[in-house]
Amino acid sequence: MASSMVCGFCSVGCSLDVNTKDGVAVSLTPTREYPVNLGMACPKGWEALTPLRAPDRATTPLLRTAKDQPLEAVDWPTALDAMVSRFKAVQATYGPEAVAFISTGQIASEEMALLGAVAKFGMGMVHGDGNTRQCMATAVVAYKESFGFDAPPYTYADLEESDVVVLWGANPCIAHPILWERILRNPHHPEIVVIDPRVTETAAAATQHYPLLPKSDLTLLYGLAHLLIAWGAVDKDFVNRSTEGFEGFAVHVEAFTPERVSAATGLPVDALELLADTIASGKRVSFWWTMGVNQSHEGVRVAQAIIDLALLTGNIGRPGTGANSITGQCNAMGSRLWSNTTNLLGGRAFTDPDARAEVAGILRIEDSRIPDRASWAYDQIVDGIREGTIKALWIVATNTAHSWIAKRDVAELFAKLDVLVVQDMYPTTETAQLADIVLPAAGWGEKEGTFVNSERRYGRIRRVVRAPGQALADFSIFKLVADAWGCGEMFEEWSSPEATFAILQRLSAGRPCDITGIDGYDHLDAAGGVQWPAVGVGELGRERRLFEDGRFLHPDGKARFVWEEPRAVAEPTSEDFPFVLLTGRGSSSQWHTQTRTSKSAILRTLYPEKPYVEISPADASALGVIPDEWVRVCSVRGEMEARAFVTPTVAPGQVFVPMHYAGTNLLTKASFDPSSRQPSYKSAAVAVRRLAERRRYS
Ligand SMILES: Nc1nc2c(c(=O)[nH]1)N[C@H]1C(S)=C(S)[C@@H](COP(=O)(O)OP(=O)(O)OC[C@H]3O[C@@H](n4cnc5c(=O)[nH]c(N)nc54)[C@H](O)[C@@H]3O)O[C@H]1N2
Ligand SMILES: Nc1nc2c(c(=O)[nH]1)N[C@H]1C(S)=C(S)[C@@H](COP(=O)(O)OP(=O)(O)OC[C@H]3O[C@@H](n4cnc5c(=O)[nH]c(N)nc54)[C@H](O)[C@@H]3O)O[C@H]1N2
Ligand code: SF4
Ligand SMILES: [Mo]
Repeated sequence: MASSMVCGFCSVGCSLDVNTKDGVAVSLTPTREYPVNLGMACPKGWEALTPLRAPDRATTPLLRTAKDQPLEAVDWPTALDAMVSRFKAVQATYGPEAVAFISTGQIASEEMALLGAVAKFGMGMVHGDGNTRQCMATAVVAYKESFGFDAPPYTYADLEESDVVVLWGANPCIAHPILWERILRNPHHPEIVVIDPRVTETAAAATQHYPLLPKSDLTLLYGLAHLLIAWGAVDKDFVNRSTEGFEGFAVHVEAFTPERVSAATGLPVDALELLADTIASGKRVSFWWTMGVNQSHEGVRVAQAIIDLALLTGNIGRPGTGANSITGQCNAMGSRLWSNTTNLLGGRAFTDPDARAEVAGILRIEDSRIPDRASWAYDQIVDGIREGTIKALWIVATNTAHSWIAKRDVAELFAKLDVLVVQDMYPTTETAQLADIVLPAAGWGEKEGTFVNSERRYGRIRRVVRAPGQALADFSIFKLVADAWGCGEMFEEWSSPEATFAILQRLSAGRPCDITGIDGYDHLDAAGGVQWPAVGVGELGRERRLFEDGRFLHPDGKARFVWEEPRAVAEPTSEDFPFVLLTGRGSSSQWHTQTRTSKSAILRTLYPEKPYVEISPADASALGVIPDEWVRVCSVRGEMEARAFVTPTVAPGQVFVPMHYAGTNLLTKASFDPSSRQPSYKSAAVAVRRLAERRRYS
């Protein structure tokens, strides 16, 4: 019998059966009866074992004895001693806050919780954030303010039950391929509406595509609300019963006339009317958004304007509806609840003394061990390094030196640290190469725990392969660090991932994310994963959608309309830098900074090896650029060489560069949504220049 586990790449959370030969896992096939993927998987899922066998796996800890020395292999006790003594020396000189961590949405919930607890409650850190800041912070803030808790309300079955599916700043054909397959299974012949400046793979397959000007989303959404209200397409019963703030919102959107909105978005008035009419006449309209919304200078308000539209049309809490943020990484949803970074464990606030007392009671630690302040966000930690207040950093399962916005000076910044510890599967990542200490981590498939997918479903991961050399599960590494630090006894009860899961259950009790009804890991297997909330054991099998009773998670049970005047982007185009740079996912076979997907020969055949820039035929011909020619893409901050992919899928005045190539974030501009501090990766001004000497890609 094959055992199964959820995939370790994206947040869809497909289940994969593990096929073994002589007791060794040899291949994966999608699980037929799992409610998420129903027997389907994308190329990354089929190939997920291959990166584990890569020749450059980290097999032993590495240590740099001095800044100018190379990394050298050492044993675990030596590496842990070095880490602990250097961190303690930093804290002794600069205070406990001078040591910080950056974590991830790609390790198990149990591991995230242990890291957050060891680092903050055991080692005295205050600042720790995750790569989920780059990704989901906007959705988190939007949901908290609008609904009262960070609660994506949907279940995937909603994709199949809508008569209108609106994909806002999302390209699921590439980024969430199995969700796209779910849309295709929708028997109601839905209108599939895509809002994206580019003609993405998804837009090309949709029934309606609105190529708005980049970052004009907020104006467009207010313009749609303006029309819907003018037409009387408001669900008054729902608005009265379940929401607050509609009157103010209606006054706000009065100024967003079709003419104004058309000018700002570049969409003709009749297109606006068609879109509003599609929403008004749909019986079950679902809105799904991802990074085209979250990674924006005003992403929180855009996400909330999507929520506002769903509220005003009563498209929430019923099958086939919802204002639905799709997450990115396999366990971004777990990190939102359990990483102990922005939120205290279980979606609580560090600043709330009652919450601190409650957590301290459950964990049997002193209240004073829990910081009474929220952590700095990722960009503030980076600034802290620049300013010398952060002197030691522990990076776990993220590749900052590739993925951070406007990362040009990351190497320089990291050189300012007294100590950089990087915990990764590979010592070859851009970030690990800058480390003073590398801790070799086991990967997905080599360890136990749970992930939470986009629809709030807990699913299991398992150890089906032995980690190479001395690599250890992140869970074991955090335990070793706690012991070496001298705070190991605080975490005695956290003896295994499953024992830790029981602690998480206790921490969830009585909260919107309650999972006390799950009866251990085996239960997750038997139930096909379990969505939160899961209070009673009897509920486990069924699909769960939130807010079916019209009650939200603010104390008065009502959702909030939230709005604000649109703002200008941080870096408008200019004569010297005339193009808007869009960045994002390039293919379904590439994962982020490519430390894993580039290790598969099969996946490598499915994407372009060399960096490329998508440019419109009109702009290419104006510049004299021919297809496949190497060009330089330049911003004020830096430049990269890329092959010109001349294609009508990008509009004139815009270019698109995938994030998978290391040069991309030399171009981006460090600007952030003020409410979520999420980086605005999808807007910067760039120029495209021909290389003096023309080189052809062969
Ligand atoms: N194959 C693959 N799949 C992945 C990942 C991966 O690396 N590779 N990463 C995972 C992760 S962590 C994430 S967060 C998700 C991301 O999933 P998505 O958000 O779907 O992917 P992106 O390509 O980043 O961005 C989506 C779209 O936003 C559009 N966009 C840019 N600017 C604007 C704008 O101003 N308005 C609007 N409306 N749209 C705009 C872009 O043209 C792009 O097509 O994917 C997940 N899935
Ligand atoms: N320009 C631009 N930049 C972007 C984006 C964009 O759209 N445009 N998107 C942003 C988004 S949404 C995201 S989520 C980030 C992603 O950015 P990163 O998090 O930097 O990308 P990954 O390549 O997924 O890095 C994960 C690292 O963890 C390691 N790893 C994998 N599994 C494990 C494990 O189990 N344990 C340990 N210890 N290590 C492990 C991998 O080898 C890899 O080095 O990029 C952001 N950057
Ligand atoms: S869609 Fe996502 S979860 Fe499913 S197989 Fe592909 S990468 Fe894995
Ligand atoms: Mo992400």
